[in-house]
Amino acid sequence: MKESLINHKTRRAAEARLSGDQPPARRVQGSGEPNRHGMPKLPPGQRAVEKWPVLDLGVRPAVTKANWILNVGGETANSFDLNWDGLLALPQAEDVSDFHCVTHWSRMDNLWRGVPLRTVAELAQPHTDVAHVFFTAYDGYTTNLRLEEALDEDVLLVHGWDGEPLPYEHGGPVRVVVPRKYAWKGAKWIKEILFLSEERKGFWEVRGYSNSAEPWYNDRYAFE
Ligand SMILES: Nc1nc2c(c(=O)[nH]1)N[C@H]1C(S)=C(S)[C@@H](COP(=O)(O)O)O[C@H]1N2
Ligand SMILES: [Mo]
Repeated sequence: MKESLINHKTRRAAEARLSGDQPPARRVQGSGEPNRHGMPKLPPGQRAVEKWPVLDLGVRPAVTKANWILNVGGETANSFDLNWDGLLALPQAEDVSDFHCVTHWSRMDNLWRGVPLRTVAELAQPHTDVAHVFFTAYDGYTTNLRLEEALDEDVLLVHGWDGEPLPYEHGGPVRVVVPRKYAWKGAKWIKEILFLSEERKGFWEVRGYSNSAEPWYNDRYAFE
């Protein structure tokens, strides 16, 4: 694990909170042409990069197309495992969206190929009181979303990027992409998806990062 990166980011979140920084005002910020959700192309404090950086805990899990298995379950009528062939047998989607990392870079106009998380949820049939989703990755990383957000049609289990297989260092064979959140909400090397009635917070969410993580509100840190 990249302990110094983890310590640095954790300290940054604590400083934002302790220095008297206020929670950012609930007002849309950013610049550039509106995207298809009516939000400015470049969120506040971000800079567009050409090359897609790699950012993670530094653990390199031994996951390949051949051994990848996704466990889907929690409080659902149906728990199941998906392997690579099972994933490809589901209806596939393509989407173009921007990718915003809380460390201030954005990689624009990525062509994603994969399966909508919504499709997986429909198969799992979460109980009616499920309101949260908890993601675990093969490197031990975790993150969480509200169910409502996880069902947005642009939230994908991605296995293709710009016409090629998703590169291993970006979470291949399969990762989650959540375009309307900071990129830490999308687990690389996805291993397990749990549908839950109670909220469970993930790796950065318990280290001072915002639970809602909305780029257009400069919503980087947790202030509670
Ligand atoms: N499994 C896993 N997923 C992860 C992370 C991680 O450390 N492990 N880091 C998150 C963070 S902080 C970011 S910014 C993005 C970076 O994705 P990238 O390396 O493809 O740019 O992955 C997110 N998903
Ligand atoms: Mo990040």
